[in-house]
Amino acid sequence: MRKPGLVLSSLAALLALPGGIGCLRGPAQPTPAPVAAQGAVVDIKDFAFPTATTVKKGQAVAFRNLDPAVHNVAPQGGPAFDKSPDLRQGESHALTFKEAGTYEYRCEYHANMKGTITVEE
Ligand SMILES: [Cu+2]
Repeated sequence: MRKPGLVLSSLAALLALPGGIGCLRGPAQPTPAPVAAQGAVVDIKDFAFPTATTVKKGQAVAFRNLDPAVHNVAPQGGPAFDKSPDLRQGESHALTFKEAGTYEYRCEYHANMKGTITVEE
């Protein structure tokens, strides 16, 4: 009478499976990136910045130059921050703001290029 016993234990193992699968499925799902790691991408295009960008404190703002002309990102009033290097077409530079506030910036090569980054708590 060993076989029926084996069948029974196999059945018990099968019944126990759904719980086990459920446990395995949880960690396998993609984990959302921490909010602080996300940020914004600011495309510099047609000699213009997007007028307003909002991120949370600690999030990166990546400036990406899509123009054939060289641009940069420099503080203009408001809290200071380190200006970006010159960005050629296709280049990008990420800035991270550790303090909440409204940061105005401009391109030093084109006086009409201005934008604002609002950093929220
Ligand atoms: Cu420019």
